[in-house]
This record gives sequence, structure tokens and C-alpha cells, in this order.
Amino acid sequence: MPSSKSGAEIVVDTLIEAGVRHVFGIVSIHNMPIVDAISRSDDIEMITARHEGSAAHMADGYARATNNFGVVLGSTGPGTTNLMTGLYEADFASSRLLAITGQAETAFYGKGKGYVHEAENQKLMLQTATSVVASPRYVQEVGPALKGVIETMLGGRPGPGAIEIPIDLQYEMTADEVRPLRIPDAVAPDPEKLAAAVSLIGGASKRIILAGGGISDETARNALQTFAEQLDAPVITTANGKGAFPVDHPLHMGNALMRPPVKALVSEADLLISIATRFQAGTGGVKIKLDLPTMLHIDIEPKNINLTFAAEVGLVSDATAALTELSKNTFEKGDAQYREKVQSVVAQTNVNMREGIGPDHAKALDIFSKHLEDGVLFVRDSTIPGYNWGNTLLPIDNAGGYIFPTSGAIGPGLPLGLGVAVATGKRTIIMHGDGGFMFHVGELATAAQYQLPAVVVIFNDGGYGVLRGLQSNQFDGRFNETELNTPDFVKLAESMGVPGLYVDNVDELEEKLADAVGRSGPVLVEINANNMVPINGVVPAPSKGA
Ligand SMILES: Cc1ncc(C[n+]2csc(CCOP(=O)(O)OP(=O)(O)O)c2C)c(N)n1
Ligand SMILES: [Mg+2]
Repeated sequence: MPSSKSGAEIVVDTLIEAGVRHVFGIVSIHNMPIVDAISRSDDIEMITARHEGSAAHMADGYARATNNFGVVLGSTGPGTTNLMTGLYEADFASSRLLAITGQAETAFYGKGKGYVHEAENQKLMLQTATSVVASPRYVQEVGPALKGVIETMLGGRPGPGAIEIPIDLQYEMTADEVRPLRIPDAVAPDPEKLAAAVSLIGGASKRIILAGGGISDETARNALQTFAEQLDAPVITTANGKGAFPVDHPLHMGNALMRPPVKALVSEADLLISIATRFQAGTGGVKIKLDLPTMLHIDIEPKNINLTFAAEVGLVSDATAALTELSKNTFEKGDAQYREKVQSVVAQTNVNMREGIGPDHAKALDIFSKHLEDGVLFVRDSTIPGYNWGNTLLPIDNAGGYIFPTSGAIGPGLPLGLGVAVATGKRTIIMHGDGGFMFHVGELATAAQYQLPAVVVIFNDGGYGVLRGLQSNQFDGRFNETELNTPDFVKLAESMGVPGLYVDNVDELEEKLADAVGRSGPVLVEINANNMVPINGVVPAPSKGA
């Protein structure tokens, strides 16, 4: 007799085979067999969240931190609608988030009879934010369908995928065995295009490199360093690409492209080599108004070539594969005068930026930087210090080490950070605004339950601060719906089993943050951001009664 497994056991064995050690989610009648199969294995553990939306962001953070994929498990219907924001963000961030959801029994599938949690169009919904969705209808299809989703996610541009599994198939037995995954080969550059790229580089001397989020592991980062040194070309990164290049290296320019004097110098180059970026647009289209020189664009996603800016040569390739091939050629070093000019202009803009954020935020920046140097990981939500100095001056020295909601959402920071903490077991600082923090506040209970090594730092300005500035410029000084009644975060954290520390002014930050980082479980630190000297251009909270 062939050995027999349930559909649920096939799912769990396939995940273990793929190297997944944690699944984030919430148990339900439509996924209980999978949850039970996880509990019977020593190789995989479930982390129970307080909302499927948070679970999805946790799995996304886990995927980004491991460079493998992260799994969220939800029920059909509401469990799946809840996790959609996580898939959307993961798609935006090119992160491999796998959603496993239940579905109505096959006999009821798609009938609209009001079966509990029925979601007739769930597959369509999942397709809106993923590149692959499987919907098996027989137990024999479950294993191959899941394997197919995982293999698709591991090839080409990283991105999310999903599978919905009718509940009867999770219980049903099959003689099917788990088959080894076939990890797709990295996408290699086309030889003719590669030759064109080599000649473009060879014909230029004022060269500058722009590195994006696709430089997400140490191998890619090393390949980039070799290539940049070979050309003696300065390396600018995008915000997603922070960590793509060693911060102490003289060719490291950081996330500087959008600073007007740097923009001007990029236009002056005779070749921009853009690697693994799609030139993500900023609000109001402001950030995409760039006057770029001749460009070589290397990206794994064919759609990204000529998407926003025309490329003289577009090289569809995995970043490491392209950089390794390019580095096999001999190139003359670039124009030293141009390189020096870029270096000195970037250094000057760094000084100006530091002045612009004011003395208190500069102090906070230095304190955070010190902890990063000591190996603490960093995640941020969409908040004023995050945009103003997190994106720029904060030194991130590991590939893919700057994790944030790339879609600009508020809220994912806390769960993303908890996923990073689960994946790495390392101390992880999560920077948050008070508004965004309330989205997934329930996950403090999860952090306490699993004693996750996370330090959540809330910059509390009593409202949706960044929007105050935008409103004050547009609506004759009227602030609309930006003031919030925030809870006492310290008491709130403590009620959930997380120690809380209050920082009244920035002078107390060094000691309190060191205390928080020095403990082993989760800690919340609340900073009264209204007591900090505001960043240039940031509109402070209107005074009470005004
Ligand atoms: C999901 C989502 N809803 C609404 C917004 C609009 N939004 C952008 S920033 C912001 C305010 C965030 O406030 P907070 O987290 O306190 O950070 P602060 O700006 O005060 O530093 C809001 C509401 C958004 N980006 N994402
Ligand atoms: Mg705020």
C-alpha cells in the first residue's frame, strides 16, 4: 500500500521542503487541518496573530529578512479579505509572500448559497495583488499546485502568490508524495544585449550607478561593489536600495538622487547605470521629474525597462548575474574629477540635511545609528522621522536591511518588524508614528506571547502629522481630521505584557533606548515628538484650544 497523507499534510510537508520554518496566521474551520499538521511537526511553527492583515505583513517581513518566502495562513472569505493589504504591499515591495487560504467545500464552491465564509470570487480578488494563484479542486492537485505557486514565486521578479484550498481537500487522504522543488535558474542576460551594455560602459567615463531594492542579498551587494570599484563610479541608492553598498566606502553616496544638486550632477553624467529599480514615483509625480542622461537599465522585470525613463540599453537580468558578467570585462576607470565632484556635493547635501532636521532629530538619528552599528535591525513605518532622516542619513549597512511599507501605507511597520524579529531572532527596532501604530496595535499581544525581540519606538505627535503640513499649504490653514486622541502607549503596552518606557524629551532617548535594546523580549518606547525641535518644513501640532 502506498503511504497516505491528507491534503493538509501535503501542504505542510511542501512548506518544510521549501525551507519555511514559520507560518503566520489565524486558525479557522477552513484551515484547521493545516494548523493541526503544523502542530504535529517539529520543523515548522505557527505564530498566531490578532488579525490576518497583520499576519500577512509579518510573513512579508519574514520573507524580506530571509530572502526566501513568508507564509500567511487565513480562512476563506473574511480571513482572505483581511490579508489582501499584505499581498498588495508585498507586490509593491517585490516580496515573496505566499497566502494560503481556505475555501468552501468543493461541492459548494462558487455556488453563492451562503455557505459560511463563502467567497465566490476569492480567486479573482487574490489575483489583483499576486502573480500566481492556484485553486485545486481534487486532493491530488494540492501538492503540485502549491509546488507550482512556490516555483513561480522563486523565479523572475520576486512577488507574492496564493493558493486557496477547499476544506474537504485539506482532510482528504491521498497517496501523493511531496516532490522536490525545482528552484528556477536566475534570469541571465542576453549575450547580445550584454555586449551592447559593455560597449556603452566602455564608451563612457562620467559614469554613475543607481542601485535599487533588487540588490537584496550579500552576493548581489558584493557583485555591485566589485563592479563599482572596477569603474570607480559613485553609487547612489534608492530608499529601497539602502544597504546595497557598504556605507563607509568612498563610493557610497546613499539615497541622494532626489536632492536638486545631485540630480543636476546625474544629468551631467554621460552614463547612468541603473540596477534593479523601477524608479518608484513619489507623491504628486514630483520625484519622477528627472532629466536623466544616457542610461543602461538592468532589471529582472522586462516591464520595468522603458517604464518611466528610456534606456539606451535594457538588460533583463538578475542583478548578480548581470553584474558578474559585466565585471568579466576590462573597463577604464571613470573620470576622477566627476567622481570627486559627486562625492563633495553629496557630502555637502548631507551636512545641509542634518541641519534641516534640527538638533533634536539629529540627536535621535545618532542614537539610532549607534544601535544599527551594533547589529540591531531596522524597520520603519510611514512617519515623519522615517521620511526625513530614516530614508536618507540613517546608515544601513546590510543588503535589504531597510524594511518599510514601500507602498507608502501607514500601519504595516509593526507587523513587518515582528516578522523580521521572528525570522532573524535578532533585536529589531521598529520606528512608528502614533497614527500608523494603532492599525495593528493588537500585535503587541503577539509580541508578548512569543517574546519577540522587538523594540517599538513611537514618535507621538498626537496626530497624522505629515498631513498637517500638506493641509496647511492647501486649505487656508484649516487642519482636517489630522488630530488624534492617542492612548497612553506605555500603559497600553503594559496591559498587553510589553514593558513600556516614556521619553519626554530627546535627552532621555539614549538611556531609554539602550535600556530597551538591552532587554530580551519586546519593549515599547514612546517619545513625545511634540517636545522635539521640529524638522524644517514640518508643521507642528496646533496648540490645544487653538
Ligand atoms: C493605509 C493608509 N491610510 C491612510 C494613509 C494617509 N496617511 C499618510 S501619512 C498619514 C499620517 C500618519 O500619521 P503617523 O503614523 O502618526 O505619522 P506622522 O506623520 O504623525 O509622523 C496618513 C493618515 C496612508 N498612507 N496609508
Ligand atoms: Mg503622528
